[in-house]
Amino acid sequence: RTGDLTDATGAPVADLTATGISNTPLQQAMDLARIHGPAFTRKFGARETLFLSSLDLVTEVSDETRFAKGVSVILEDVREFAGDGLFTAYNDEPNWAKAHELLMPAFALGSMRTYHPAMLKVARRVMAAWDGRMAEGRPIEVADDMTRMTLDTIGLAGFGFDFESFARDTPHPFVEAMVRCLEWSMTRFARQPGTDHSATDAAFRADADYLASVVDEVIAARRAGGEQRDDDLLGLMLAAGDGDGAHQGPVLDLANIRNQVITFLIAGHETTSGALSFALYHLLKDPVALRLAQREADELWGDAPEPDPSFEDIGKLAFTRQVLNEALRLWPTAAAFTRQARTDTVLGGRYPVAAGELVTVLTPMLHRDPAWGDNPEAFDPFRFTPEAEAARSPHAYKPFGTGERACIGRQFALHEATMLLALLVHRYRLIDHTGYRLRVKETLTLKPDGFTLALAPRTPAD
Ligand code: MNH
Repeated sequence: RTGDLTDATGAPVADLTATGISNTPLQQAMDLARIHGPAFTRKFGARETLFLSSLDLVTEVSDETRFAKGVSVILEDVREFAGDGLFTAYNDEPNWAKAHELLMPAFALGSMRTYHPAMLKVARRVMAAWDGRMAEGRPIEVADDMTRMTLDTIGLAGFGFDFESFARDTPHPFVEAMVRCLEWSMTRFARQPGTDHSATDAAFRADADYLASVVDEVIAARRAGGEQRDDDLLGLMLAAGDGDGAHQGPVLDLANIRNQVITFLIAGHETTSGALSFALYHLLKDPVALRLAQREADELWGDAPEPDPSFEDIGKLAFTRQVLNEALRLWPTAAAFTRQARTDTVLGGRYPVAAGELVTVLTPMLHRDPAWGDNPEAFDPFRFTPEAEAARSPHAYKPFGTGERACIGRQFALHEATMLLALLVHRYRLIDHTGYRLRVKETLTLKPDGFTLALAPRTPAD
């Protein structure tokens, strides 16, 4: 609709339907940035959103003295089922600071040692499932299996709860309800006034209640066990309140613990499974990178059919880590984040932003800024050698957001994903049996759509 769309100066942009621009929100915004440049505004109903995608502008909004995290209209809707959990809490909500202080140590690099055995256990489930499919000559539905793996991992490592996703033909009902809740959040802000959404809203309520009931089951399972643990996220949160009073730090109330568990189950698996799926896609299409990743794994594990990766091994998988970094550059699976101005300010010397106003960083386009060289669409893990990273602004790469409210689970995601990717390329030949062309599916996160692989065992000659 003409007039709906304006550039940063407020001038209207022509009719969308004639342009061949994508009709999914994120890829559409990417197309618009390609046409209109690194700052453009869009109107959704009465609300106008400024989208930013250049290194210069993102450097400015990453300045924590000028901007803080903003809870976007979409996150306002996610609050309907994740409440004041870490991801959706307002900056000044006391529960954010409490939970952040309590949980930060559980996400430091050293804590990954604690989660390593659970991560390895689930990585072995993936290989058992893939061996089975290979034997039956069935292709691998990549994103589905990566989602099974990341859900089981955060369930086991974070909460001692086993979703047993590989024993199911269809996704765990938690995942299906969660995806519907995310879809509801993503579409609600764009509703036309005067239409009736009561049935959609009732279905949403039922899904949100179901998510909460799964969490109550997770908590009840822990309590029934009778053991006090402080070596996982749930143990930490419950022990702070249940203890003998010796605990000095912050205590979370039960309603907030519930919100945190929902938050971790969602934030802890959707994005990581997408990152692994894109990494496998790029390795499939880049035989040189695949070969280098295989060599790196071979150096650690030789031709052992059942390698036993140690915690320390994962830190040695530098190239595999570069592959993941580069996959997250091209397709940052949490593809946008919102910043809120602390005071009246002007961006780039020309875009005024009033105190309290929100701006949105379009991460995939930041990741294609000229700072990345003249072929930003090319997949190239060598962009992440230590030398290349040292030579680049830290603000050029933001797959995990920025500042105080950046992703708490970054080390967790990278440890689990690096280990699995290395184990997979060590064990299998990846076969592009359909000549797959990338299509990106958008829920709230990004995934390769309809991506399947065929497999063959690696032989010594490979
Ligand atoms: Mn994670 C925040 C991306 C994996 C838990 N995460 C964020 C933000 C981005 C992000 C971007 C910032 C959002 C914003 O500014 O509004 N997260 C990712 C990506 C991956 C990821 C791309 C995987 C790859 N995240 C994980 C994992 C966990 C997790 C794994 C948990 C185990 N993330 C969080 C939480 C927050 C967050 C919790 C909110 C932190 C805060 O605001 O204090």
